[in-house]
Amino acid sequence: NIKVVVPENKSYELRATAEDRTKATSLFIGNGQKVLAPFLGTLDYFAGMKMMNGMMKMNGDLDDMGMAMTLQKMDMNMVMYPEIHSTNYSFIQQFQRQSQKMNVDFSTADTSHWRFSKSSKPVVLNYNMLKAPFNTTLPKQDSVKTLDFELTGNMNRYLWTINNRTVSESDKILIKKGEVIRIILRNNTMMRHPMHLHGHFFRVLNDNGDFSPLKTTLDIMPMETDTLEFEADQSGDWFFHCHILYHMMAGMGRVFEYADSPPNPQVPDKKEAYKMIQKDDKRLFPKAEVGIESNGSDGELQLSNIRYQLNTEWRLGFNDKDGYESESHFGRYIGKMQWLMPYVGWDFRYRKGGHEEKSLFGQRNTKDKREAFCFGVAYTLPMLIIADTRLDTDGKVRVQFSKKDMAISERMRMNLMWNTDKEWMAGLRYIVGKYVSISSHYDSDMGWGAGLTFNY
Ligand SMILES: [Cu+2]
Repeated sequence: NIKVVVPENKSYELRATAEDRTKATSLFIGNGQKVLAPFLGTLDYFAGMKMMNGMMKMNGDLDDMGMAMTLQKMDMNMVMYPEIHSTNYSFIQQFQRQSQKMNVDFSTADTSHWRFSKSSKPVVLNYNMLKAPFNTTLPKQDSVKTLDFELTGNMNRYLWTINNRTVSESDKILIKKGEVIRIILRNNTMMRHPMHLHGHFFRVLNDNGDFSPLKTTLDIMPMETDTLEFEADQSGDWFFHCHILYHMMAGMGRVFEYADSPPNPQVPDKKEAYKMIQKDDKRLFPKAEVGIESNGSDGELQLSNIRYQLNTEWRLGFNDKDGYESESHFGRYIGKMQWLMPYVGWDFRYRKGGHEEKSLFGQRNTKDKREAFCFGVAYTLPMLIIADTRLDTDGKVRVQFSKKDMAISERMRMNLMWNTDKEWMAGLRYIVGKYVSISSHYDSDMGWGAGLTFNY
């Protein structure tokens, strides 16, 4: 909340600007000559992403290089998205368009504050500036329960967790009335997370000591460590979660449960209610890519959740000579970054008049018809190249490298694949709409083809 005094004979602009600086909304307070608020420059959106990539270790941990960051004292927004230009032309244009549309005349407006001068840099607020109007120290307690919560996850498979566990993968945290719960929160991801607790105010420990502020949400920046504490003075179950709801539904949360709680008439079936919360991060995500081209059809169906993946790939020619083949895998992603996926699978292949094939390892195959089970590991290399090594029940070994959906331009994507059976594939697709692309690819078995690729 902010408190404003209505100015005399002037109309001051109060403006809220979106974090990405592309849009803003204004309110004018008072009557008289309009005084415009300063505007914020345009941002370099990718500077921070590049920097963070440099700070990320192979295991996905962020290296803060010895800086103990907390309470947003270091403005990570300024670091991650530095201003590339102090004049925000798109903003000025937007402002002019809006004022024309709304028939407001700004020709007599006072624009002397429009640009920040060197001496009037914007003040960025942080949690260390907050001071409670009264002493917030919690009553002395016999027992303090300290919890270490490391916020974890990765963007690649959209996994968001606490201590690499989702809500459904972890137990409720049992607390007792009268206890002090202290949470040491560390953000080991590349995103900020507004962590929210239901039913309680927590203290955010800062330099104001006894007057540390009370909050219900703490927005924690990458690499920061913050300490929160609250008195357990309720009953029942309470949710602590990231308030970016996509993250919450992916599993970034925990449930606190008070021991010996009386039944809550508002939640008649507590077990069922808890199941509903757990359901969110257990969701199955279907994915499909189906190519129909002049040399046949190839494609992939995939069903996955946060840890497991089932997928089927196929290459179907238009006749027996071109052949038909399909390969299915069921695997589990291992580790926080999920680079590694061991899997089991099965293959089917049929091709009439099959000629002898010899792999790079000297293993031969002459059969027209082949069915085999296999097991293997897929490992995601830098640049998201998948290295896939497998052994099948015929004793054949295959190593395959593939890279999907390489962005060549805004709408052009490239797929590449090569393996030790001397099979390879190169494809391009031009994205026409959300579900359709015009595509062309060369396959060492099926040759050239062009057509359409549908994806979901
Ligand atoms: Cu989040």
